[in-house]
Amino acid sequence: MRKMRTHSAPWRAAAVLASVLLVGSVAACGNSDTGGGSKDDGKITLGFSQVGAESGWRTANTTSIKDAATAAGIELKFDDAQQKQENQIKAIRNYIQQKVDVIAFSPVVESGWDTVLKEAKDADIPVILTDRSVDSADKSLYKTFLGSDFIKEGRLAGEWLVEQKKTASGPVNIVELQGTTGAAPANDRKKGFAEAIAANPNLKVIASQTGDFTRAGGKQVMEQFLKANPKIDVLFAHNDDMGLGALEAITAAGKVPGKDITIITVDAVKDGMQALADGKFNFIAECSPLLGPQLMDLAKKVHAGEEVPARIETEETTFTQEQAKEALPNRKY
Ligand code: GZL
Repeated sequence: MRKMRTHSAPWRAAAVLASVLLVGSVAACGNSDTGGGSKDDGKITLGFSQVGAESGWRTANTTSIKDAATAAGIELKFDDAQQKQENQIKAIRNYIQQKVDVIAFSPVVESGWDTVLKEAKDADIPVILTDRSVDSADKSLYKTFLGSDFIKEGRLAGEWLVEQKKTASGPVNIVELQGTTGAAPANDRKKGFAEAIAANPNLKVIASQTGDFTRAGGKQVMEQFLKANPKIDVLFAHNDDMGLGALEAITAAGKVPGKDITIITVDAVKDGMQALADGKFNFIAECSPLLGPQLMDLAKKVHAGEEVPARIETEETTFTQEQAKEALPNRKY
């Protein structure tokens, strides 16, 4: 008869302890498998994919999101995509695998999101778009959009210029620094501005090129504009940072920004507002980056299965030089 392997008492106790530990670790492993979904403490896990850190606006937006997550008691998983769509898609897939409760992101460009958004939908993870939107025809792929009306921002910039140049007798040559190619704010600010300046046929955009929303990009492209165009009367930059980069090129070319060349930008971050107060910029259409608190409120609502509006637009204004001087001391970003 085969000798049964038996364990003496100390061995048996060790075996019992090992099995208890094993069961415990499997349970713990199960939790880690869920990666970060609602834990027993009921904390919501939000996976956020950020565009990058390309501008003062983006930095302020990231700070707003991180601070608001802490204040809301939401566990934030944050990824900086360095302005690459493939990095955002990778991050969203990671969040799906980790089974987070909610996914939010600012899509660097409008197109190319349907596949990954469908994966999130199939995984039953609600998605919130913040800041920038997508051109997906299937609106069921995300719960809501929280951000600005970029067409309006472009239109307000154009309307101010039309008013400023209404007595111009000859052509007013405009150069345009566009945001990131394919990005909603770039497409829409360009559209809104063009629609507004059509009111005065003297106003002509003689050159328009992307500076990728960065200071370096703004400086580099403005240098090219100045070399190629002897008469530039106006610069419309899709964000402050490109306008601030362009200031360097304009000054280096021996021209006085704000006087020889009228400069209009969007965002109203602190450095842009300082340039406006100093007379180097002439007008700014605000675009608020402070989306964090509203985002966290929306994350809780969609996680709870509550209905939320399809689109939530942020309150924004515009600034002249005098208004910038008044607003600067209390500027949050
Ligand atoms: C606008 C945002 C834009 C800002 C830029 O909501 O997406 O991206 O205008 C930023 O400053 O880089």
